[in-house]
Amino acid sequence: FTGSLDASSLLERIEVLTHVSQYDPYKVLIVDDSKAQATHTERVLNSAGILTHTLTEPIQAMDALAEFQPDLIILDMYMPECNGTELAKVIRHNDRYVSVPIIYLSAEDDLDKQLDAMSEGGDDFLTKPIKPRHLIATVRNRAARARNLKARMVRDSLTGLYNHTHTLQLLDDACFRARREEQPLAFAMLDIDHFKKVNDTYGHPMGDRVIKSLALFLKQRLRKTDYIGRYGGEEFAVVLPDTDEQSALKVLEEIRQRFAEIHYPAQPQDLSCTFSCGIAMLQPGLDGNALSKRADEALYKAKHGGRNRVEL
Ligand code: GH3
Ligand code: MG
Ligand code: MG
Ligand code: MG
Repeated sequence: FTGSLDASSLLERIEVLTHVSQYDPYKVLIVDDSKAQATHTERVLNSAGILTHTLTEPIQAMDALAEFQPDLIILDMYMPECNGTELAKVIRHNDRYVSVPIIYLSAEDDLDKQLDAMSEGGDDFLTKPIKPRHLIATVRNRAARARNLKARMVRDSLTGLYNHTHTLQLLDDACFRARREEQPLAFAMLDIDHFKKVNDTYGHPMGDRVIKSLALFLKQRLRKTDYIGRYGGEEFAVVLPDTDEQSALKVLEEIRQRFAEIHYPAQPQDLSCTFSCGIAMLQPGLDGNALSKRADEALYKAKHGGRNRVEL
């Protein structure tokens, strides 16, 4: 954004930028106590361009799910540590993974046992030996549908940004990683100033356009590795990994200034908007919840300090 800022060209590009990356390779988590079996499954899937991550110990599954974020899970039925069905139950217990397809791949050919296994959160039961084409088609179709569904579940439909729930999940994950890698992490909350007046004066559709354009503006100005969420109506939240206090202040201060410069063509006169912003830094002993509370307090400070400002 250099020179004059034109709101309508911003809006034109929003469709492009919010597009879901449906062309990324599918990712499959394989859990099988037999390395040989797992390797065979991996080879079949890899040959079809599907990425795999294999665990021979089911106990690592929850960490692997968080790290690898698979589109689909292939479970062995019988493992010494913990059966596939037990693992499926644990996975389904976590809100985040309720919709990830779980496919059993086992030599078990007793239908009663297969159906039992599926009643515990499995979606399909494939019996070994299985033709590679059959396995690949099953994985592809289920992964495609699941990915499509998930993309809708985690996003806000007006802006294409992450929704409230998912933003908080991403914040939790980012806190975990930041702590492990001993990197700083910033969390920012933004709230458009006097937005009720925008709606009252210019109408709700104009209010929506401002919300969309701020969404796009944040996308263009922040890094690919930052997470941007629509936290509420005219509230946004940004997770900034590997970002120290000075950098967070600098980038949000710059965004604040540039956003305030945008003029939306309107009657009786052009409209311009500002936002207030509160930033919190990850510190020892804080979790995502506490961090968002701090950012909220900083935002409150910004509002009461006169709005159109960034506070820490
Ligand atoms: P301030 O934050 O500066 O204190 O004032 P405000 O007027 O922005 O405060 P408040 O949070 O009370 O009002 C937010 C308004 O945003 C209320 C609601 O009608 C409007 N709003 C919420 N979601 C949407 C939306 O999706 N579209 C539009 N057009 N308006 C929305
Ligand atoms: Mg086994
Ligand atoms: Mg508000
Ligand atoms: Mg507001």
